[in-house]
Formats: sequence, structure tokens, C-alpha cells
Amino acid sequence: MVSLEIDGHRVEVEEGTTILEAARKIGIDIPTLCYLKDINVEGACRVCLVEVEGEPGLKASCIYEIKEGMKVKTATPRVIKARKQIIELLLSDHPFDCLTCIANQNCELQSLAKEYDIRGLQYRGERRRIPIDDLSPSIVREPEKCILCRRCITVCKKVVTAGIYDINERGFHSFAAPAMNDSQIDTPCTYCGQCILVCPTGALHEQRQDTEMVWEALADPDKHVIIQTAPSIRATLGEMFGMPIGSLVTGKVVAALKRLGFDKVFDDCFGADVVVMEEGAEFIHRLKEGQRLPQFTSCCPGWVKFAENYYHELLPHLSTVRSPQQVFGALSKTYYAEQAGIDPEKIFCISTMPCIAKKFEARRPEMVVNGMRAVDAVLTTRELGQIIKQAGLDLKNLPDEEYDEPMGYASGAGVIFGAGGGVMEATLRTVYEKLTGEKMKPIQYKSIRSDSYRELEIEINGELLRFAVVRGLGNARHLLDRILKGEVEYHLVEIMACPGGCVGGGGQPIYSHKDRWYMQVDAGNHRGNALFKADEAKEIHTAHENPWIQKLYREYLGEPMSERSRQLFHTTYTK
Ligand code: HC0
Ligand code: SF4
Repeated sequence: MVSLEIDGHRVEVEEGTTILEAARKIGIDIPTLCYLKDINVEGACRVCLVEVEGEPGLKASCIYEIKEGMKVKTATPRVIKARKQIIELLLSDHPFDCLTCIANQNCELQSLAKEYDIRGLQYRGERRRIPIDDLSPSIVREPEKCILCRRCITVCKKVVTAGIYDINERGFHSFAAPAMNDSQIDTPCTYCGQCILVCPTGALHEQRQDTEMVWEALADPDKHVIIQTAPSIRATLGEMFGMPIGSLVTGKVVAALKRLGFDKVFDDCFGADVVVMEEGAEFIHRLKEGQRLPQFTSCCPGWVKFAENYYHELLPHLSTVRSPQQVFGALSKTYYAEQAGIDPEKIFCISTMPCIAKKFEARRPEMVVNGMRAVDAVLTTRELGQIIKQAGLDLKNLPDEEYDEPMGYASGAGVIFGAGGGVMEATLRTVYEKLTGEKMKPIQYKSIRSDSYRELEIEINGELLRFAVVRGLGNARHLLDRILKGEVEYHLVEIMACPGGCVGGGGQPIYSHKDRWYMQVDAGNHRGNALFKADEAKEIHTAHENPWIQKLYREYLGEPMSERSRQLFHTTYTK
């Protein structure tokens, strides 16, 4: 351990700790616009300057390692003046459209300008003029708002391993963007949205065209407007209304959506239960045939696009089952339309997802059903929160209400899809029982719960089967390379693009770096645990025991992987 003094307080920290981290241990918050714990330590923004006794100049505390006996001052007139100057310089060529910026009141630069009492701009002069890139279905870039913090570059390179961004141009004209400032649609971007979550300003955000479509659909008397809520929404929407991370607000979400005027409020977890039935049957089939193993889950559109971009040779291994979002959409325009006696052309199916890649997924040509888009509009958690606020509804104070029938009841298996290891666990609960005739022990499947990487071996009918769960595309790349080299062998692998799974998705509420540090948002643990609690509270924990799923198969689909199931739920992938 190393002992040092910060602002007159003694602190003991491990060797290798930076001044910024040591200060936070004793409640001193040094500001930063570029640092990200365990990911980004480039000292790019210089806002974290401090004085170190005996050292010349001011030091960037996020990259400066502590030394025994060091004396640090974090808030002297010199430090404050230097920080103010840096913030002013960052503001000097910023667009200044704060009132209409998507990050208004949730912008780290804006917050710092307020905290440091910046009242006038002495350096305002020439400004960079760079066009907005809004061509992709998922992500919008506003490069004039880029403050060169490099967080997006680092997250995309180190966590996602897609390496989409770098610094374009030089000096005053530089900004972060894909090479040659190409549009995002011309790059292998996976639309995971992890870069959006770390952008300190409004330079990166989701495509917002769906919000307007939803308001218009709700006002159209000729449309029958239905909505499906992703598993994670119930564990995160409360955060948009000041509730603590991990608050479970399932019934309140339903109540809000009913008040907004949706004709039916359904659960995407019902779609997840169908996916378990289909993907489980597909896995059992492949296992018996000994073909295309390991089977990879395919419900995460960021992972699917990653595989399409970088791992063509593994595409035949992806489950052919569409995601719960799309399975639900397909059912809404066929099964539900038939049951409710409604012309499918009049049904407008909306989903609300913690993910920006779901917007891309819903627009994929492969997702068309009987000539119609299965899902017409996709709202992120953030967009849904805003719509509910625009309607003057305070989620916290709404009563709990129930989903509608026939696609509103999901088993606990469907609900845990949004948590780390949840898709695998949900599938195993059904597959194990189908193969052995016995229930799987909770202790067995609980060990696969994870926010990064886990393995599980289970003996089923005398055969040792190996399973793996991976969250985060960088972790996935590492595992896929090992699989391709023959270093590891599995039968079934779950891959989700976002660290922590969908609960850590790119469409979830955005927190400043400071909040992320103290609230441990990144781990997604509180949110994931909320979903596992929701599972515990359910009376049915397996998809195949859900009576509404049984009715669907009995009356409409026949068997999993039947001709109708294949036509509605199964898909192909593009190299
Ligand atoms: Fe997920 Fe999903 S669980 S991808 O993480 O599979 O977005 O929450 O909705 O479709 O169900 C996201 C979350 C979903 C889908 C489901 C899956
Ligand atoms: Fe990289 Fe994901 Fe951002 Fe695309 S959305 S640039 S893959 S972090």
C-alpha cells in the first residue's frame, strides 16, 4: 500500500492507483470529461488538473500515479483557474444549442460549465462546421459537439473491438468519427450504442424518428396500436423518473402505456418464451444430428451484426430463430390479428427496448412478414421515458396494472432474457426438462449468471454438455477466436453485445461518468438482479409451462419448428 496526502487528508491506496482514484476514495471529486474507469486513461481533456507538491506545472490526475509521501492539492486558486480556462476553451467552438440539444440537462460539459461558474466566453471565435450524420437507422452523430475526449474511440476499440472511430482532421478542425468521416451506415458498426452511453455531450445519440411515428399512430383512429415491452424496461424505466437503479416497475409501465392510449399493452417476454421453445427445439435437433455445434443464440442484433461483419464462417452456427422482438412482431400481425379479428394492415406494432440496434433489426428486410414490417417502430428506454413525461404522467405514482391477453403473460424464463446469462438459463430450463424429463436444479443454472463470461458443464443423459455465456463484444471476440482455434468446445453459447446484457444496453438511461462511478451502473447488477427477482415472483419459470404459450402452439403453430413457425420466426443471415 502507498500512503499520501490529498488536501491535508491521509489516504492509503494500492500501488498503481492514480491521484484521481485515490481522491475519490476519500470523497474528493476531481472533475473529468474523458476518464472511464478501467477503460480510458488517456488524459485527453486535461480538466482533472491538480497540484503535486515539489513538481513543476499542474498534473492530469487521471493518469498520474501516486507515490509514497506525495502531497496533492486538488482545489487551489491556480487549479480552479486552469480548469475554468480549459472548460472555456472547450466551449469556445461548441455549437451552443444547449436548449435544443438531446443532452440538455444531462451533459457533462454543461454541468461543469455550471459548476465552474462560467459566465462569459472570452475565447469565442471561429467554429468547426461538420455535417450531422443521421443516415443510419440507429445512431446519429453530431461531430460539432465532439470535445475530443476519445471515450467513444476507446470504448469501441477496447470494449466492443469494432474500432469504428478515430480522430479525423488535425488541430482545431479535429473530431472523432469513422475514418474519412464516412457515414455510420458505411462502416461495420454493430449499433450496440455503447459509445452513446459514454459520450459526455450530445455528439452521439440514437435515431429519434420513431418517437414522432408513435405519437402519430396513437392519434390515428384507423390504426390498432399495440406495444411490447422488452424484459429490461421493467428494471430500468423507473430510473428516468428518479427511482433507484434496480427498481422493478413492471405494473407501472403497463399503467403508463395504457394511459398513453395503446390499444393493447403486451409483454415482449411472451416472445422470449416462444424463442425458448423454438431455439430449444433447434438445439435439441442439432445435438441429435451432431451438426452446426456450438449453436449460438441470435436474439441480440448487435451480436448478429458483429458476426455478419467479422465471423462469416460462424453464421451457420447462429440459431435461425429471430429475436423475441421480431417473433412478437410476427405474431402480432398473424396470430393476434386473427384472434382479435383485426386487419393486420391496421395493426401498428411498437416495441420499447433498451437497445438502439433493435431499431436497425426492425428495419432489416429479412424481418418482413406477409409483406409487412413485423415491428413498425422501436422506442428506447430513454425515448419511452420522455413520451411518458410529455403526457404528464409521473411513473412513480401510477398504480400497478396488468398486461393484456393473449400475449401479455410470460414465464419467469422470458423475463430473465434481459439479465446476464438469462437467455441461456431460460433455454436450459426447458431443454434440460425436454431431454431428461426432470426439472433442472436452480443451483445448476444460477451458476451461469454473469455480466461478462461464464462456463457451465452439465451431464445430460450420460453426455457431458458444455455451455458458455458471454456479454460484451470484446469478450465475445476473444471466445470466438478460441473456439475457431479449437482451444475450447461448447454445445451452446449465449452472446449479448452489451456489458451486463440488455440491462446495460445502448438505449438505457445515460449517467455522467461521476454517477457511473458511484452507482456502479456499468455492472448492470442491480438491474439484472431486479429481473431475477421478477422471475422468482412468477408462478411459472419455464416457457413450455406457460399456458398461453401452450395455447399458441396448440391452436396456431403446432410444434416448435413447424412449417408455420419456420415461416414466421426463422431467418437467414447476410455476409
Ligand atoms: Fe433484450 Fe431481447 S432480452 S435482446 O436483451 O433475446 O433489447 O431487455 O428485448 O428481442 O426478450 C434487448 C432486453 C430484448 C429481444 C427479449 C432477447
Ligand atoms: Fe462502436 Fe457500438 Fe458505437 Fe458502433 S455503436 S461505433 S460498434 S460502440
